[in-house]
Amino acid sequence: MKRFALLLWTVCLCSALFAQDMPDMWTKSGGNPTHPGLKWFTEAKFGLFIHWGLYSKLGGRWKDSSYYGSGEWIMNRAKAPAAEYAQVAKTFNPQGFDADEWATIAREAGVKYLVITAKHHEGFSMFDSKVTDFDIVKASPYGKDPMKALSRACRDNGIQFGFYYSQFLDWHEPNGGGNSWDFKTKDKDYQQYYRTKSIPQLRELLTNYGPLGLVWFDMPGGLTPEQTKRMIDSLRLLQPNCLFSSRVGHGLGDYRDFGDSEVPPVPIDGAWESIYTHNDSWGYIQHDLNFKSPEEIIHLLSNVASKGGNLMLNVGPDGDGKWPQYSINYLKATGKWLQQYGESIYGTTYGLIPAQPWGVTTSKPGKLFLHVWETPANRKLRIPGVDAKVKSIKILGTRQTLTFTQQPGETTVQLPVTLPDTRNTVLVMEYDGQQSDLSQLRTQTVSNQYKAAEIPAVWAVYNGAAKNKLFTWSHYFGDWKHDNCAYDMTAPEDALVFPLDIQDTGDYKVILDYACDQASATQQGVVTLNGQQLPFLTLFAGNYDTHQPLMFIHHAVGILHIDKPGKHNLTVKPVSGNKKELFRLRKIILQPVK
Ligand code: FHN
Repeated sequence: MKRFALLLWTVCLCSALFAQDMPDMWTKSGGNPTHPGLKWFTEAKFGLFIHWGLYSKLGGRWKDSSYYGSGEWIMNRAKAPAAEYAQVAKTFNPQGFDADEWATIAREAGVKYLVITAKHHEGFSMFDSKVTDFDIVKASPYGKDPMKALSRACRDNGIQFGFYYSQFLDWHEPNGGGNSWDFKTKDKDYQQYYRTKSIPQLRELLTNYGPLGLVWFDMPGGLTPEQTKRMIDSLRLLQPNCLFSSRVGHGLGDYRDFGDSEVPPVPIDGAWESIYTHNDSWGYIQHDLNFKSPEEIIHLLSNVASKGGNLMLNVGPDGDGKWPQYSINYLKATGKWLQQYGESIYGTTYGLIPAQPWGVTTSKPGKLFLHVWETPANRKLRIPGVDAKVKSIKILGTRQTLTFTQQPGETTVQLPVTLPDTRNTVLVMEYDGQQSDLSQLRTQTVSNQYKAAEIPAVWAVYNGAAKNKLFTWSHYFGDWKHDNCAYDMTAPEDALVFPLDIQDTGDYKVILDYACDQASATQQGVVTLNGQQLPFLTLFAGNYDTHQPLMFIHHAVGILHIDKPGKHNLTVKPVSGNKKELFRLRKIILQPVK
């Protein structure tokens, strides 16, 4: 009887809340599901990216100017003449490079694959290439091939090794893509570039460095889909087990890479990767000290895993071959966390219940991992939607069993007075039978046991013309940020309805987090819930331009009172229709009033 009630609850909930399907762009799975390399890749979950080239020697300075943002773009941003920029090679002598030290730090960080720039857009080859003289062996005093040593050291440390390769952009070559300050675009012959540099170099990389886990193509251009297919078919013959990233272009990669610094808002099937850098730049910049803390890395990693993907995190060694000390320290701290909680990351797939005010979940057959980022004040951790029979709940990596109660629709765990890791203590819930996949359940939990409930706009039900779209902007050059926002709310019919499960009675402050340009500012909108109304006037936040450091604002619009716990719909909409977008709503925040 109890099980039947549970089943009925789940079926009703799912059919009501899945009534509006998730937009196609998020449910599409990436890549080629039959590729043999996908097994290691989807189990790996955590990779290390390394951007290393002549730009590392420059460290964000060209002549008398400092550059912020993507340091590996310095040649382009300074419009440095190719011949002059090439002179940097004469001083590039990374005596501090130690392949074994790099691979050891990577292993201690807990990464399972490492991808390094063989050639970035500047055109300098960081490996021994017969195709050009502009490589580390012939053009620099270093005179050796660091990739030989690094590929071996990675394998010795059980790390899959891969090369990043900029297949189209090459600012050193007259026929390469991108350099229009030295070479006229109309005179370029991209086919010639692919024939004489890109493809022969890719062949060298796939021939001279043992078995590669993957080739990370970047920034496609200059080839038709047929030409791209011919290129990768011929390269595949050299190493059939090697994966090719989706940035080879035309949808021909083996797995899907999201945009730089982008995590999809909902779980995605198939093999995919989010790519972030440790600070604000990919290549080394001496004055960029904005490193993500171990806690931020751990949250990012568990968040990406909770959506089913891999995180590849970038480090930029300097021109001497040394990593920034903060990167070493914080990656090692992440590795320490993984030693205890790695089972909740490696080999997992997305969590079967959506993000909760306390954190996120990942899963394996028969196991749900609860990543507790914030402890509820009453120490009762509520897990909604568990319909399998719970056998036990433990702190992962310990024998410490926690007491819990299971009722239809929710399981509650009693947490101990202190948790071992305030950043993310993982609990493992083992269960019998089948657990429903409720990962895209729209209803979001609100409770006064936490600092606030932050509910992304993606979870709302969209009415009228309102739709959810990706909003892209940047802080510094190339320092991309991506957020999914509600667009096209121009009339009261274009309302967003957030289904909420509010656990506790009391007052909640409603904060709207949105972008709003001049055209949208000073329009009336209203938040409603159970007949309560919070009217507001939109505030100017910044103009919509991807290259502006546009800021989202937090606009507190008022307080709502909840006198009965349970299901409530919160609506956000324009007051009148005037064809102007109200704003681009990123999330709503409900803050318990204390
Ligand atoms: O232009 C590059 C950039 O320098 C960096 O290499 C990133 C890493 O994903 N990829 C390109 C931009 O998407």
